[in-house]
Amino acid sequence: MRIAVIGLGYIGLPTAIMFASSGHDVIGYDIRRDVVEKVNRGIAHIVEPEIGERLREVVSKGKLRATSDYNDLKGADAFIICVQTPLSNGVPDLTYLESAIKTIAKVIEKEALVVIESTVPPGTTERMAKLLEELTGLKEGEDFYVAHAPERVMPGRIFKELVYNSRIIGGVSEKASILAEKLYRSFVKGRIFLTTATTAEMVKLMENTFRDVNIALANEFAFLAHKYGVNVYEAIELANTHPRVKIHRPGIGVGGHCLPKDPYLLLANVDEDLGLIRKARKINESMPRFAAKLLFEALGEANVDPGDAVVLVLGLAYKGDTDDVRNSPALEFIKIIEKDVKEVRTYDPYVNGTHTILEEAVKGVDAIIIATDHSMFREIEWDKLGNLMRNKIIIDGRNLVKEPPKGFIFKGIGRGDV
Ligand code: SAJ
Repeated sequence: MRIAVIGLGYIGLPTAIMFASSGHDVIGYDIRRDVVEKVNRGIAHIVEPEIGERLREVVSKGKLRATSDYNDLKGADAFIICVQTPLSNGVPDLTYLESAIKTIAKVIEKEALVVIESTVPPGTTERMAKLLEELTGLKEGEDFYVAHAPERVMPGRIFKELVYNSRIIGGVSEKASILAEKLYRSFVKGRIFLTTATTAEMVKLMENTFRDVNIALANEFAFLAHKYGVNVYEAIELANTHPRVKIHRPGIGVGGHCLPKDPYLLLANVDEDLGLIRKARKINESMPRFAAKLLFEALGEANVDPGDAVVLVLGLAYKGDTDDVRNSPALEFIKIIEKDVKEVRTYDPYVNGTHTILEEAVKGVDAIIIATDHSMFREIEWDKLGNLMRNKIIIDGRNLVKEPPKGFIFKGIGRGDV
């Protein structure tokens, strides 16, 4: 089949590669010319295991080509939409999706399938099918077919998860579901469940909302652990020995492009304040402030005037072992403290623009805040690093330091035991 993938980002590019390596002729469309040019040279513009060699292979075999010209999309049997659906001022911004639909309307031919992979508020896929009908004069379910097949992959494991995760596919018409299932079977080895478009939209948002609310609960347990003098991580580990309990991990915050946004997409078309989901968001959004509070308490204990304090943030990425800083709690933490301290330094081996040598970054600092759980931070020898610091304060926002090193003022989110 001839497949057009609209949007060559974190999801679109790997998806285009998977369709191309399973034998389809894939044309990738992106409005960013730099991305198009790189892809056509076989160079990935995102960091993801295996992506380089996989991309080179499909480009060199002529199975994947990128373009910024919508005319190149003519004749596609299927369009896969993988554009971003961000929040702007707390409201879902669907302009990228709408403009993808308008582009498709210019070139779509009869019998084509349109699949929306982007995460969207419930009801959006049906609305987009109507928009396509209005723009083309054609009819969904007769002339063309529209389905929602939400992406569910975890950055860092994308090529495994694209193949082995199960998929939810919701067609606007039944035939749309069946056609989309057939298409995704090209590379999906996991189970495929068929449902309606709006159910599929809700399922995707419920998954990430479940995770967000669970983390908020863990964060509330962390506050309580400070009151009761308990190590919340030990308590959670013990609670999770119960066969029906699975509490997530507390921490300095919830970042990335999904969890901070998806609960708001789920609530987008609802006027009542249902309480729980919004409250969970507020708890998670407050965690960088809680980390800042621990920092200022520690500076007080060390008799350091915050206005003189030099602080090092260890890790900028939103989660461990990635370079992705979208909605990173580390950035929010820096915004909160920077006006009150003398200097904020950053060190993240995956993120450009931060210090490149840890020992240099640490020289003369009063406090280190651990904001990202990069595996390599577990190997840090705190005694050695402590010798380079002016004051020895550690604020652990990711439970990386199990045993507080001797001679340090140590505070950690959820570490009521120290
Ligand atoms: N986090 C915690 N405590 C935890 C787990 C995570 O504080 O127990 C924090 C992380 O540090 C990070 C944030 O939450 O800052 C999000 O991390 P994540 O690993 O939960 O999620 P993402 O955004 O990388 O990927 C999620 C995944 N969804 C689920 O696991 C339900 C992924 O499968 C989705 O494809 C992705 O969202 C998406 O695109 O929607």
